[in-house]
Amino acid sequence: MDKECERLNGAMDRAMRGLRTDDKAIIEILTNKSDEQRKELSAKYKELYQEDLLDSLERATAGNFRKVICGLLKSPAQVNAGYVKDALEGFRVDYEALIGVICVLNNEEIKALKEAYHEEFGKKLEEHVRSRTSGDVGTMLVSLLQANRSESTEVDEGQAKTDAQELKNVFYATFGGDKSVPITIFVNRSYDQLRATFNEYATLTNSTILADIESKLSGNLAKAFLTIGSLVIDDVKYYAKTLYDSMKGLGTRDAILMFVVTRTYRTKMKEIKPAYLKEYGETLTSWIEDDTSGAYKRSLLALVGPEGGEEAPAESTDQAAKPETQDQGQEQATEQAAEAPAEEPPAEATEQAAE
Ligand SMILES: [Ca+2]
Repeated sequence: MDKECERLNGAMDRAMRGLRTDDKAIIEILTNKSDEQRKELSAKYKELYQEDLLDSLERATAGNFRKVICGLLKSPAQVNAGYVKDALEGFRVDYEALIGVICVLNNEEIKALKEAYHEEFGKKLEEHVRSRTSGDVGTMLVSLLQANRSESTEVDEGQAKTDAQELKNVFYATFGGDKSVPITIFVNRSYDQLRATFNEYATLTNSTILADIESKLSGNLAKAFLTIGSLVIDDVKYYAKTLYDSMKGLGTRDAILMFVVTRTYRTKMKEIKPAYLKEYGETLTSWIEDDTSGAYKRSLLALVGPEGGEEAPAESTDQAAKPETQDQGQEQATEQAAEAPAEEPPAEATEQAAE
């Protein structure tokens, strides 16, 4: 880890001296680690350089690359808080991003988000959301922030029938019914309960909940219902579609792309990649290649990891064949030997440098 800290310090030092940051080293070191290992690395860095690694990285990087890479040193709640703040504070509220974050979090994550938000930005998230949003979707987002979703593991079939009927009544109302009951159902029921409700709904209507939300509702409220509904039915498919939607057409919805990648790379990404290929006929990594660029692109690809199947071996062999630090190690050792001879005779380094 000492060596990695040195490499990181060297990589960031370049930026301070007006050179191009060695983003490859930064990406390689930070993405190939668990959260626990990154914590150890930060502690080691502080010990060696008396500087906060996150602060240093924030100074040395910029733009979306900074968001991705610095996010690796933050808690998921802090990362989520950043996306929510960006969504709320733009010229116009970015409902898509706001819904994409708040609607996918569980109770515990919501509570952590609210704490992190207050800590980082000195504001109460519920108040901020209430002041910036309006209408039914605003009500729904504020309700979600109460973190009151049932955590019961039991499914109440009677309740599922009642709820399905209530949803049908509102969705099929000729003049658009009062949405408060559907909001309560989507916000407060457990996922298992919602799954049972959606099955009842299909029986009642000969349609599906997702198809009806799409055809009978519109706007941001529909988006919020669709997000929760899709997640309940098949979360892997939901994330694959969200990634696809963030890149399809002109431009890229970077906030959503980054949020989903950083939310899922630890666990779900292994399932998302094949699901993406199956659903869209092309790989997620090829889409990221085409839609993003530079260090930002490389950091996303490093987190997403190689695709399964034929493509993986070529890439990984390539990487394995590359001697990780031969040149750099030598260079740094020489530098060290020249710069710091005082207290600690850097025996090893001198030896290396002499070779
Ligand atoms: Ca695009």
